[in-house]
Amino acid sequence: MRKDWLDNLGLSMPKTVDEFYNVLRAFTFDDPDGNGRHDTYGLAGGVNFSYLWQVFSAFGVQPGDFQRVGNELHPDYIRPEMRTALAFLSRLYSEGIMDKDTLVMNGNQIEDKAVRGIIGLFGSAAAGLVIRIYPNMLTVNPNAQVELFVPPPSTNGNVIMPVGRNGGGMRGVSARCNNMDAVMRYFNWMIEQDTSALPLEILNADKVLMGTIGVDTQIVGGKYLTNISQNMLTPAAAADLYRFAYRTHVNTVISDKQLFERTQTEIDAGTALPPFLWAQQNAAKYGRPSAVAITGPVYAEYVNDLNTYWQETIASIVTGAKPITAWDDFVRWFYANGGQKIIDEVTRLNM
Ligand SMILES: [Ca+2]
Repeated sequence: MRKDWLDNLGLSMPKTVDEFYNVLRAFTFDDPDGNGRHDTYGLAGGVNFSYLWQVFSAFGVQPGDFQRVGNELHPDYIRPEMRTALAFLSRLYSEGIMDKDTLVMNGNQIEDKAVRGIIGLFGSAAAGLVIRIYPNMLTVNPNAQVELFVPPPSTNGNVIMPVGRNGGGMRGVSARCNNMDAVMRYFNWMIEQDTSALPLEILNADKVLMGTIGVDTQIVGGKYLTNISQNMLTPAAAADLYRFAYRTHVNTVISDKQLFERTQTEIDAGTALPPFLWAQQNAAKYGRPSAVAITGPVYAEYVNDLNTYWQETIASIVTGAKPITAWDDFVRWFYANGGQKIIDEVTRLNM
């Protein structure tokens, strides 16, 4: 969140959903950048309403996640808190507080708007913020400041932040580590297969899939295609996926070292922009991974239709094409189309 915008407007970091709304509204209508023009938005999301983790977290839900409800694991899609979150998003959209390009932007375009000072709240990976976004933002506006936005406590009183499960994170090794051999064995395991024969595209994190070429996957026209659904992964194949995804980051080890050193230097000098550290600390404090790590054939059978209908539902509600009762229709549809079977399966596999 743009800290300098908060300061310009005499506002503080929001602690409640109402304050959250008021800040986003002021970011849109009260000229937070002081240029006398109506040229800013509270926030922006991406295609399919991605990059809106902060908003959903304020309501204790994340699209695609599951949480425990009694003795079952339920998708956040059908939690009542999701209905409240959708109503909140719809309000932001109809009042022009959410960038109207939200439906068509990808992550790079959101980042560009953040850099140019068009949006006051944006979602990004911590490393991207440190390496690219904030330095680029300073070239546009040397007075720009950002501060990690911790979502207000949700209706159940908890503060949650989504935590990823993939291998794309960064690893740090303590200088006081007394078993470096084990650490190095771990890294070696990550990279032990020869990746030099793989097309460069495979080393693009967006395209990495998993498994053994010719068995689980095949290369068609230079693209790496998987023969098995991610939902059908065995634990062994999942381990390969994790390892494979990690390999894409091996070539950034040098820059990671530079990042750590730069961050440490800035901390020592008292000039730190430590969003990476904020993110780590807050992920530890508030992070709530989805309750479901393993899915099975039932989920695989229904998930595409589920996600498709979900996207139709959220788009129609947020843009005002349908009333909030479209969410009630979605929940009824969920249960009429295998929903309880999904719940039963993920509960059996994960609890
Ligand atoms: Ca302005």
